[in-house]
Amino acid sequence: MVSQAPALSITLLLWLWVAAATPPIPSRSVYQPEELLLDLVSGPLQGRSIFLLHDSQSGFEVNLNQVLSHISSSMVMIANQENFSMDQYPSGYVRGENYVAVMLFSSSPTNFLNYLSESNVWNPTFLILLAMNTSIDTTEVVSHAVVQRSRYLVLFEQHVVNISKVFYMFTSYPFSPEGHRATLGSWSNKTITSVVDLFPDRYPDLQGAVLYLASWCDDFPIIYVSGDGCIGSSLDTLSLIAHKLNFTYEVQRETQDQHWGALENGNWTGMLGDLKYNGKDLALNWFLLNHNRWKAFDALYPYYAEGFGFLARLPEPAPRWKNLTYSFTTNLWLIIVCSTMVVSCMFSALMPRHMTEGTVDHIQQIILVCAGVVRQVVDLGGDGRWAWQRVWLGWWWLGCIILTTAYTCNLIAFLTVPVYTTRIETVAHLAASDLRSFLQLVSIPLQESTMQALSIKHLQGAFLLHLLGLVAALLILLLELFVFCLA
Ligand SMILES: *[C@@H]1O[C@H](CO)[C@@H](O)[C@H](O)[C@H]1NC(C)=O
Ligand SMILES: *[C@@H]1O[C@H](CO)[C@@H](O)[C@H](O)[C@H]1NC(C)=O
Ligand SMILES: *[C@@H]1O[C@H](CO)[C@@H](O)[C@H](O)[C@H]1NC(C)=O
Ligand SMILES: *[C@@H]1O[C@H](CO)[C@@H](O)[C@H](O)[C@H]1NC(C)=O
Ligand SMILES: *[C@@H]1O[C@H](CO)[C@@H](O)[C@H](O)[C@H]1NC(C)=O
Ligand SMILES: *[C@@H]1O[C@H](CO)[C@@H](O)[C@H](O)[C@H]1NC(C)=O
Ligand SMILES: CC(=O)N[C@H]1CO[C@H](CO)[C@@H](O)[C@@H]1O
Repeated sequence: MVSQAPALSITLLLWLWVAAATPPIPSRSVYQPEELLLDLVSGPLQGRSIFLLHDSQSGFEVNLNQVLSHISSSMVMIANQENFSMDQYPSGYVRGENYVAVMLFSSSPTNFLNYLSESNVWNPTFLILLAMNTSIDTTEVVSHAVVQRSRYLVLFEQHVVNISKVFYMFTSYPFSPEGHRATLGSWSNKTITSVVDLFPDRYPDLQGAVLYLASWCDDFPIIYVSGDGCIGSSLDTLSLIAHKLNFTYEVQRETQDQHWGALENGNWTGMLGDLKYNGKDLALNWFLLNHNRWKAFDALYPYYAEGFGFLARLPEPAPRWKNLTYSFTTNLWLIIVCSTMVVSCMFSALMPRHMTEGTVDHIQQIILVCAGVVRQVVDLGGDGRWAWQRVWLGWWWLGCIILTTAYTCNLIAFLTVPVYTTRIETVAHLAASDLRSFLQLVSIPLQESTMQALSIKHLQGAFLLHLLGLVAALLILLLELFVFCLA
């Protein structure tokens, strides 16, 4: 009994010493949301702009100015959830990483979240939820689709632990077994000093999830049909990402409404409509990132693509009188004229015809050949002709028939179908041309090429020839008269 007394006193002393060495329980037994805000803003969120959305029930308004008077380095926007209107703010305030959104609520915010989800604009990269009423179902709050839009998400909940109030932190891992409301421990301004500490990565991987693509396999080489499935460069890339992030995907072969993806009368169509209305997760086709799409959808890794277009005025149709010559190419015309001349000379030399005794009328013979060329009856005179001469001339005239037939047929086509001078069809053509002024819109409608009945207009070439013949005859007449007068 006696021997126990010193031991007891030593234990007592030791306990007293330990008690004395333990730091005192924090005097601040009630940790107010205002203080949490202040700690956040002077700690991990230092220097960041804040967009604060409170509800008026919290009675928080009164204290806000006091809290915010401590903040000098940051931009702070304050809005009341009850009369908050998305249109009042530029999208940069409620979307992206410019502002850290802080939402305070003292009763269930479901109505407000539903209001936010009506717009595509709300999507702050960093979102802090501050629940100041323990009876709110915060699992429901963090599961809300509009809350899940944010890439980084932290929920603070006030709990009473051993009389003092502390804030517990939660986040949401939608793909993980930990579920939508995963605990992160209690808030401490000592351990959490930066944005990286505050906001955990919600998507370290997707835990074997299946993503549904709002794709259209009609976008070579990005994604296109091959055999029974779809392949393409975007799918190759996605496979690599899928392997790394542990997910699989299902490709959609074409969109449900056969559109590409645009905003029509306030509704999205095509792939973007599938994303918004038909439960798809990802689109990976080619999209121009215009203002509407940028406002409504998040895009990853846009890459640069460019194209050039050249506009050149459509050349006028070839002049009408050329109708007569266009049937044949210049070379063909040359060959026909040359061969006619050669044949005429040969005919004249090999088969001289004596018009009057002793004289050979070469001109008459050339005219005979030409008459044959234009399908006129030719009288060879009959007597003393050799068979080879007949064969030779026969085949020659047969060839002429083919040529004239071809000409006649082609002429009909050319009389009715407009013919244009050579058009510019490639960049090489353009470089070779003398055109140097581009980017002008062609406003004249294209000339229709329809079948037309032949009229005087179409055959003005033939009349031109008549006119030339008349003029020539007139000149010769004058010449003959002149010669006659001299004689
Ligand atoms: C929003 O409502 C609060 C009170 O609930 C009021 O003080 C404030 O002026 C209102 N703001 C706007 C923009 O109407
Ligand atoms: C806390 O939330 C419950 C349920 O949403 C609500 O009925 C109650 O009024 C709230 N308390 C305060 C103080 O707002
Ligand atoms: C509450 O206090 C008791 C004794 O003071 C301690 O054992 C316990 O760990 C405390 N609980 C928490 C959650 O801090
Ligand atoms: C944490 O908060 C307490 C009380 O508000 C303050 O005294 C302390 O300096 C803070 N610590 C840090 C690291 O900011
Ligand atoms: C992918 O996720 C599934 C489901 O959680 C898991 O069983 C599997 O081991 C994961 N695979 C890898 C490679 O991490
Ligand atoms: C937009 O889509 C909704 C539902 O899909 C439909 O009720 C509404 O009429 C559509 N609006 C327009 C302008 O097409
Ligand atoms: C080759 C050519 O000049 N064709 C023209 C023939 O006539 C028709 C009708 O006038 C024109 O349209 C063609 O351009």
